[in-house]
Amino acid sequence: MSEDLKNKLPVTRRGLLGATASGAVLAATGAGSALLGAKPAQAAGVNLEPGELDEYYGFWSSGQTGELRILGVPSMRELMRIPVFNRCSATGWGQTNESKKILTEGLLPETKEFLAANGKETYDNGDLHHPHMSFTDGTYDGRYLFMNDKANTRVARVRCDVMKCDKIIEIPNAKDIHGLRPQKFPRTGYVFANGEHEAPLVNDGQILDDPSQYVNIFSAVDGDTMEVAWQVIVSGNLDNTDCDYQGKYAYSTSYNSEMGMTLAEMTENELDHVVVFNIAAIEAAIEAGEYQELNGAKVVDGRKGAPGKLTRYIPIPNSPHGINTAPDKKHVCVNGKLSPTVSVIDVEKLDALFDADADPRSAIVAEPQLGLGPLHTAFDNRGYAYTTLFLDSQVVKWDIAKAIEAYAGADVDPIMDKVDVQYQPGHNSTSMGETAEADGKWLISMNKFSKDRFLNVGPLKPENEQLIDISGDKMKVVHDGPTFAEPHDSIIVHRSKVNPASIWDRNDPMWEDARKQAEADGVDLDDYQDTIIRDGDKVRVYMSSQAPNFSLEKFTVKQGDEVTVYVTNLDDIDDLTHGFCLSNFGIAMEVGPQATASVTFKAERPGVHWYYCQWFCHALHMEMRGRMLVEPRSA
Ligand code: RUQ
Ligand code: CUA
Repeated sequence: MSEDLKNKLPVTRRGLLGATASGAVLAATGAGSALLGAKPAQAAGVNLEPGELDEYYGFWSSGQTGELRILGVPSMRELMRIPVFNRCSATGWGQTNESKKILTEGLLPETKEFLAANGKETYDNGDLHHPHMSFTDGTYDGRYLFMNDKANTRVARVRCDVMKCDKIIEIPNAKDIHGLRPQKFPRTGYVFANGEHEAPLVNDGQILDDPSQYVNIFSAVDGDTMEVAWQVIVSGNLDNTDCDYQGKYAYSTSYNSEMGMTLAEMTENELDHVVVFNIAAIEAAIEAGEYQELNGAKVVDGRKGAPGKLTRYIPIPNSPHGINTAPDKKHVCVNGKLSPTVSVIDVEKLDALFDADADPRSAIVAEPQLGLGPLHTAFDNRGYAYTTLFLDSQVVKWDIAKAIEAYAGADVDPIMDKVDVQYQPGHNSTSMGETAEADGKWLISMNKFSKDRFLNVGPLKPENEQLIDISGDKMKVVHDGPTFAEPHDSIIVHRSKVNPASIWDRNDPMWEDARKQAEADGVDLDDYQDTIIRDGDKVRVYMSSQAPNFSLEKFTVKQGDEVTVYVTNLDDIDDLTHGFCLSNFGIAMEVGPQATASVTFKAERPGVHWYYCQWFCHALHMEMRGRMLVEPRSA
């Protein structure tokens, strides 16, 4: 590098890695955070002192693990795992009556039948790609997190007050929910969900290997009631989705406009498309009764060439993937994947597509060439966009305004910086970057491969999420974070937006059924309980726990009884969780402070069986145990 050029660069890479590293990084992060700025120089700026709290909550998907994770950002410390579509040995998710209700009540009737034929009550797996928080007026409101299950076509909701899943619904008619975004304005409102894979609209086996009759389905779920509000039939498949800050449009990418079934067919066209959904027009069509009712959902036709103003199709270069609305409330970045370009849509130009049947490409205001394999774009508050380049293994920082000038013919280069990431990034996210309150401090690059970045743990490697400081002119990778399969996406939410409780409210709806049953049995769930109710061969055992005791030191049932154990944690102290683990019955559940949890099983094992508290709660935690005595059938 010439001396001349060196002097023009604000900070050289060598300089950052050299002796001046901590100073330079600290200067760069200084604007970022009072929390970090006050600290002595530390290499990465992300090593919080023991006891120091992070400035941001990170909400992470876990892909095929099926859970939601909470990390602290920028420390990247994993704080919690929230079971959603998966099973959890620690908390009893999938075993307790409370979680089973959530896991089963939203299933379609045909699914329940199918699962019963396979000896199951619900699906055991999930593929959770996209967690997003509810919005009010263009920014996070801390009420809910919504997420998709690609594996079994479901949408779930997590309550942010207790950080537990409270609703899961299976989406009818669609196949494999992938892209998911909550409505930004005026509020959520709708949760938009893409069906990714094409299938016959009525998928009962009458149509099989005839792709010409396959369709795809876009769904709007009501985020308050968790019911499908409406669905739109589209042409081509659907990949990712997002919506505007005006409450007028949602839009989805389609990588298979060809409706091909083989790789060659799917990637044949030079241009695929973005489908734009006109929310008011769809609502009006539903209101006017212009829909068909299918499996309980109101379905309108928004296929290419369908009459009306429900949808428009904007041609986009080959196989677009991520779609992201910028915090300027105006620009939408569509990431080309097989094309090295990102297409920028101006949302203000979308009206003309519907009202004046303008050329759909007239909504495109820039299409910069950024590098190979653009997948997702995140934003700061200074007009810059950050796009992951899967094939180049880089993140590229570019200037949206300059890209627009270049598209209009100006001789400007919108690319500001590129940084190597290890390796092959998919999603990325910036602090508050998918809201109008983007703050331009941190970027996470979620990399699909870690290869040599960590100690070798065998053929299956962790992935690598890298934290990048974006507060300065140059991006700076400051942390490697290994994670288990397979975080697709994350959001970084300022901690001022989220305020979870430390202790459950005794009246929480989570154990409403238990409360009703207790009332019917004359048991006060809010008080000390040691009641056993026999009702034919059904036995209900009510016990409370207060460290280090279960109220019942023992209880007796008969072999073959259907036993329900209700455990209420009467401790109301921060971080005092009890458990109930019944050994050799395969039963364990978490009972948080002031919570009630219940589990039902057949006591088909005569003998003495210990139950114990499996969450460390007290110096005498080991002693927190009791016996279930099961009288043999013959006795
Ligand atoms: S996707 S790597 Cu399932 Cu969000 Cu883009
Ligand atoms: Cu109660 Cu451990």
